[in-house]
Amino acid sequence: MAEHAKTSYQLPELPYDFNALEPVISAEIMELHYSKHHKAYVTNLNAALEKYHEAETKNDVAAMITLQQAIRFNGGGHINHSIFWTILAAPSKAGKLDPQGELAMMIERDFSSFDSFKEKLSAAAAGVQGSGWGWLGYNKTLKRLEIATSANQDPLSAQGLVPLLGIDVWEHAYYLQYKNVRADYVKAIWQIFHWKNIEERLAKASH
Ligand code: MN3
Repeated sequence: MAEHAKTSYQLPELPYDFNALEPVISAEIMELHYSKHHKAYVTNLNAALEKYHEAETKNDVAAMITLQQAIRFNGGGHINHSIFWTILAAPSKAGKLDPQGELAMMIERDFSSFDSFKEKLSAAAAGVQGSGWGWLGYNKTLKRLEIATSANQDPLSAQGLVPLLGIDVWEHAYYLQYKNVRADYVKAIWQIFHWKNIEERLAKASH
């Protein structure tokens, strides 16, 4: 029987200070979101994987199936938040407010204009029922950009798309600052997209 390497995921370093995204996202939200929510996904993912490996060693397939939900939820939470922190940047460091290069060209081709893209992604994210994510993804088969949403912490890769940009629309991402008005949070977040990071994700996915 194969030995399983001990799996231990780590909370990635936040690439800026908690207050860096103000006034769009408050330091209080960032601290809780990163230090409590993301950390819990990492802790619970590692715990679930450890139990999964134990079950695998015992050939207990029923226990393995039972653990899949916890792995999906916490693993998705870890993947999604690791993307989220890096596609955001301080307003002064976010660079240009519009995407450049290949990403800009593909947005124009696939959504007819940047404004139309912005409107469609904002509407999709604001319209997620309950907790979830709004996404810009890259479809490797059709070689085009697609807007999508996912429920809970389901990663976009489960829909066959490479995530380029994700908007966390769980209440924990905005409620302390925007209360129940998710649409205001979604509107404001466009000021802090780190387009260079998103352009690099496209380059990696498409070449
Ligand atoms: Mn979150």
